[in-house]
Amino acid sequence: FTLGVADYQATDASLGAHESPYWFDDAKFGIFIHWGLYSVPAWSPPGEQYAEWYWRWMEDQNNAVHAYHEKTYGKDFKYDDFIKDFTAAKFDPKSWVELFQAAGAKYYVLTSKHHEGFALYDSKVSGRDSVDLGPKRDLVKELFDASRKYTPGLRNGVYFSMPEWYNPDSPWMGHGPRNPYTGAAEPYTGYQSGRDFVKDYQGPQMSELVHQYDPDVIWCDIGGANDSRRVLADYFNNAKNRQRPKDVTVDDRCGIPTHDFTTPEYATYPDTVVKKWEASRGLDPRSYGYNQATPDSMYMTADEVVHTLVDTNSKNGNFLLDIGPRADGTIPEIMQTRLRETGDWLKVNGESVYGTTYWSRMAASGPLRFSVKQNEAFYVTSLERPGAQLTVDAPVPVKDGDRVTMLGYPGELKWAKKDGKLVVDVPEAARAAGSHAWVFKIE
Ligand code: FUL
Repeated sequence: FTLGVADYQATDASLGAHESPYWFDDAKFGIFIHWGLYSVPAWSPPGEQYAEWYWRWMEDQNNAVHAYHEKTYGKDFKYDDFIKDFTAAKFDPKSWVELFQAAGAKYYVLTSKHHEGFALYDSKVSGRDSVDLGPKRDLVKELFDASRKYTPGLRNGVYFSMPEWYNPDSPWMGHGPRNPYTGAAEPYTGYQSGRDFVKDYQGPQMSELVHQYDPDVIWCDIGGANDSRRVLADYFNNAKNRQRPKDVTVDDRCGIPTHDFTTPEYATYPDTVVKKWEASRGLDPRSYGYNQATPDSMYMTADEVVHTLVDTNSKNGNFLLDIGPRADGTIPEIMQTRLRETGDWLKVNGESVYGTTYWSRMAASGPLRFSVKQNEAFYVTSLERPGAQLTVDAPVPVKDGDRVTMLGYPGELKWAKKDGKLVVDVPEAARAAGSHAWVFKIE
């Protein structure tokens, strides 16, 4: 007889039994994409605030974006006047997914709808979407299709903002509803048409994502009022019906207590956290959406990207690195360069990242980070260029007869145990062979 897999129920007890799948834990590295109407003005004081919050800043008399907006576009230019310039005219989904693959990413998460409420997919419950307006294209579908066709194995995720700014129905984080066209404050009275924001709009719109696109990741944002228990039970069951029970995953911002992983933002945890987590940040110093005011010199360096990935991995986290495409669908050069540099490092050193687990003894010792492939190998990664000898002051599981090598450098390295520390001789040629982070493998 076969053991059936019970359906998930819309209860905390049932949803709480769901966990992030193995592929998600093994993947380690994903690409976050913030793309929307805010990609048209793409402006904020660099390094200070999220450029994807343009609408919010623009409405605030005291914010630099307010003055910038009036100067650049004029007083009467409404946020939705940006729709006509959100063209996606050069959006080439194949080149996007190939870039993500070249970066060594195993999944990506696209903003299907940010706080501005403009959906990048064919939403039947909203008229404010990229199929009805602007590009007249289903951008989520095009990206998912390209991924499934050209980069099979790359997992497909969607970000979804639970509340919406200035939607007359949405009680957004205490700011109160505002009419998106006049900017006037409006009382929260439910939809003019009698629709309820959560039951008739947000919930059904999330369900559209589940059933029209079959995502591997749903990355809710903000939480608040929601119908997430129902939507997520359906999401998990939908995946189960595709013969892949438990194969999908969801973050901790859907407004309910249960989740598969937590999501520190422009931040990390100080040490290992055993429940799965995922750190995210932009390549930009303080923005997920594209900020044209940010000079290239302020972007993360390849060193910083690799170090963040390795450090996060050593503590059981995934790293979701964000890019902000332009309104025409092109990806700024500096972002492409950083992604390719990361991919080049991963091509050589990826075995110390993908499919590894954190070391239960400790995550770090000075500039060193650890990762483990059970019964196979133990990795020590130095975030600094090592000297002639690498000293590992940690109880690493190395024993007589073990081989020590450096990834990307041929041949074995001499090692010894001194005063309980592992000391590895690192020839100059090995030091010179590496960049960003040097990975030593013990097997
Ligand atoms: C936050 C949002 O407000 C930011 O704009 C961004 O999307 C980040 C990932 O989540 O809560």
